[in-house]
Amino acid sequence: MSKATKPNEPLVKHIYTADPSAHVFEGKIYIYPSHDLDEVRDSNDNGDQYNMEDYHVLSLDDFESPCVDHGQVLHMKDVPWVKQQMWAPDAAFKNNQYYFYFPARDKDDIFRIGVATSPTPYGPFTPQKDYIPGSFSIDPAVFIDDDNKAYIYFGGLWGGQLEKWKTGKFDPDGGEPPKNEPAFGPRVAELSDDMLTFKETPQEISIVDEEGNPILAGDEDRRYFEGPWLHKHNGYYYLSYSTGSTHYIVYAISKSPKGPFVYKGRILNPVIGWTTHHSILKFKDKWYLFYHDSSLSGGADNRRCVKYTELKYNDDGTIQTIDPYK
Ligand code: FUB
Repeated sequence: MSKATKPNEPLVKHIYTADPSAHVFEGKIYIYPSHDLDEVRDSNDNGDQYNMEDYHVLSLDDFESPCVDHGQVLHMKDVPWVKQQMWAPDAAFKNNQYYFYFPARDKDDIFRIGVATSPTPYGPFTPQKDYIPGSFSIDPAVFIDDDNKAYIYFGGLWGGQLEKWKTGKFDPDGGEPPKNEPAFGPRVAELSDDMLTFKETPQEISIVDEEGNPILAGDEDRRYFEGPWLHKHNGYYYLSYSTGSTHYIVYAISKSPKGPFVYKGRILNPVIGWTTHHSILKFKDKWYLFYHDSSLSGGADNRRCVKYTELKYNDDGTIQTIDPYK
């Protein structure tokens, strides 16, 4: 248990945490983060420094209460198909049960997405024996729409291998598009009613500028890199994501959960550490951004801490840019 629930401070300090996916379940805020190991590793573009093995679940009764660590809820030794690197997860509630989605490298070192279930939001979670058929890459985020349809968004470049799936099959030599061609988009698929499989082949999301032109691969301030999140506000779907190499959290909006999404602006300026990863949550009529940085470890890329801060909309539906250190 930690007393730190103030904005822009680590939610917990006794373990390193990252990639917070926050949801309101049963009237409380549940946070599903990655669990960074307390180890020193050199950083590289393949993400070998993110060597995580298990997951914890955190919760807050509200923002005046201490953050509770519910302990280990899933370990890779209990997932038959996983070899290593349990990266950014998410969770969803449907069919009277909780679903926990997580990416990891399979025995061939290819990132896949698995799912585990629990009757409670705080686990422990029981994994399916194999990964979701047809799944690939990283950073699953599940959004359940007002009509009860569930969608999974996923994908991340470089260590997350998204560029190796251009043809729909894994190509170990696959690379990013030339700088003057459209950037790769995240993928989306509707989930089956049982939430355990894709109902359809994942499709690539198109992100365009205000004139309808695709955001280009060389436009690193705006192009998709990893960490998708989907929320709905005033009838619009907001797709937010990390730009990776330029370290912004940005967003684009659409009238459809599958896009195309029109780029709108920045949500979060760069944080301490290479990665930036977030989720957006409404709790008691206010909106919040959950994010991470590497401040708790003094800047180590692979030892991060999750935080939150309030997120504010302008009257026209645009989001005010947050500077995490002002
Ligand atoms: O935590 C490992 C990876 O770093 C995540 O999957 C990415 O989104 C980045 O935060």
